[in-house]
Amino acid sequence: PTVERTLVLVKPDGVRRGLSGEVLRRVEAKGYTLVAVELLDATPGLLAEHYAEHVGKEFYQPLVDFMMSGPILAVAIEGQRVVEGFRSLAGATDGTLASPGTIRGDFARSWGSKVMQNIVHGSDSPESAAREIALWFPKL
Ligand code: YYY
Ligand code: MG
Repeated sequence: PTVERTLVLVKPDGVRRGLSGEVLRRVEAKGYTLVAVELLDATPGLLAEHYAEHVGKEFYQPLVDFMMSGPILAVAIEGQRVVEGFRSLAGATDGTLASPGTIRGDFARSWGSKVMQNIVHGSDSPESAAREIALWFPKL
């Protein structure tokens, strides 16, 4: 057994569109456990750490502006191979290419300059998950 934790963010577009419950429903339907949940407003400093691998890229500032456009629902979840498993639930980064049945495939309306409006974030490795959970939930 490989019980892991991962960080899920319902991004501002997802919260605005009332999809927070839908994301949590899919997480729970898959058998993952909620560890921590908080609705919060991101700061530039938090986002610079969260998206450290993307600082300086051409999409970075638009991404930060979008991530600060409204509240984010941060969720730490736990389960068997949940890091890869949630990435699979989320679907491909580009919502126009994400498979039907995935969160992004079913709900993202993100083409062109709106590609970052893809509803959710999920950590990409157990190491990233540990780093990101510590950032968003310092008390965990
Ligand atoms: O992990 P994931 O969210 O699927 O994609 P990343 O490559 O880590 O990029 C983070 C975030 O940045 C992505 O969800 C949308 C946005 N983005 C973008 O706006 N334009 C790109 N060319 C690549 C990513
Ligand atoms: Mg990523």
